[in-house]
Amino acid sequence: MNLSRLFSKTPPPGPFRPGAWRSPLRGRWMTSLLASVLLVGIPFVAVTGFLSYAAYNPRLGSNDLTANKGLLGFYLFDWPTEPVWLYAVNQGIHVIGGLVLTPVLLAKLWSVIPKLFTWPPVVSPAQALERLSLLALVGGAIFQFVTGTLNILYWYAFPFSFYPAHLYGAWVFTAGFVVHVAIKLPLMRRARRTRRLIDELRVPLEQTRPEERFEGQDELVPAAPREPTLSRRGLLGLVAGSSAAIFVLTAGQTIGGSVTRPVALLAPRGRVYGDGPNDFQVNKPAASVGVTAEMAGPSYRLELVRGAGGTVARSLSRGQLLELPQHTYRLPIACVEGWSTTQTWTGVRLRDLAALAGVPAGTVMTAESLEGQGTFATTTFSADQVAADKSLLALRVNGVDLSLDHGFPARIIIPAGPGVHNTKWVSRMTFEA
Ligand SMILES: Nc1nc2c(c(=O)[nH]1)N[C@H]1C(S)=C(S)[C@@H](COP(=O)(O)O)O[C@H]1N2
Ligand SMILES: [Mo]
Repeated sequence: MNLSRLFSKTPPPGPFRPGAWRSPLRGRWMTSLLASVLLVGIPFVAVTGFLSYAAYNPRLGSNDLTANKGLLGFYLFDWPTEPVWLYAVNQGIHVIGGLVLTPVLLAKLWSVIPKLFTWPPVVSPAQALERLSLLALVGGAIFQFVTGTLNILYWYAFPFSFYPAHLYGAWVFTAGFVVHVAIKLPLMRRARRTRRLIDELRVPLEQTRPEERFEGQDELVPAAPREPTLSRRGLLGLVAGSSAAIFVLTAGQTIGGSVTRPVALLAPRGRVYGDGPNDFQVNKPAASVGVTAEMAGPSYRLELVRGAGGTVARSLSRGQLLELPQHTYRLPIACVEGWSTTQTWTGVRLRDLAALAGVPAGTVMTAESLEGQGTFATTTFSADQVAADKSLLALRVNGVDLSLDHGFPARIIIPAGPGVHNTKWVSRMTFEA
């Protein structure tokens, strides 16, 4: 294409032509109605997302491998250990909220698509800046929704690591979102007042007409509208119905229960279970990370180490662990992907193990797994987490020994924390002395 065309007043053919977009349903009112839903919903998804990052204890040990996170972690704090369902609820809101808002986001993008093709593309430096901020907003939104959804599907179709990418993307999207809301809020409120939702829901297809041009300059209302094939209430019903369907098909993974869990058909995890009392979700089976029954057999020892690179203070067999005081709590495993499962765990308190290693209860601790080098094989816990009553090295679940897939001989269960910190097949604990 000849570059000078970019500056010509005549638009190229296709979607840039005036009149190329002809849906009679587009207009400021429809766009601002969809925007209001996102304005309420997206902050919930964003805030729970940033909280989820804090829950990972990114300031400790090698928990956080995000390069150059710099100022992005300015707000981090010690994640609490009560109430025990904290992370399950946080992550349920984040993941289910994001999925449920997806149809609304798509409808909103559809409603403003003519603006993507305005001609000429750049008229002034100020307008160029505004379009650039929209790139952060729209690009950021699409990036966050797509990577988040692919991540819970374990479909790593992208050539980068999910965790830092979703974190950087969150800040780009948030910046774009805040600027956009600040600029558009007054316009949105005026446009919302041009119609009433309750009236609009009574208008059938035959009486569906394009919106009035809002304040005389509504580029969303087509100059030559097509006949409607869908009423406004039909479009809103489609969006609301899609969101409701996604909610019903996923919420059960967080809420659980014998009725809701089986209908969580869109929640990809949770259909490969174990046997009897060990019959609940397995994230990564032992075989998939190279942990064998032999490694977990009679030769197994748990090493308690005082100080990084320090000496082994104690080395305990599973039999010796079972002789220590045992405690039982009902606690959830709450995965970052949004699913959770609450079980009854029995084992040794982490703070009793700290005492055996000869350190105070409130000591930062790093756990390692028989798994060796895996991403989830090493986790560092805060002093509060080690000291908490309900923080266990679990040996049994629901009254029986752990299955190999659930972390036999011993696994960590931390109250209120993310599932990924419930390290399975624990072979060494190093307490910072
Ligand atoms: N060693 C090890 N521990 C691990 C994992 C792992 O892959 N390796 N997965 C973690 C994740 S992401 C979750 S959600 C929980 C799941 O525990 P479960 O498989 O018993 O349900 O274990 C955690 N502990
Ligand atoms: Mo997880």
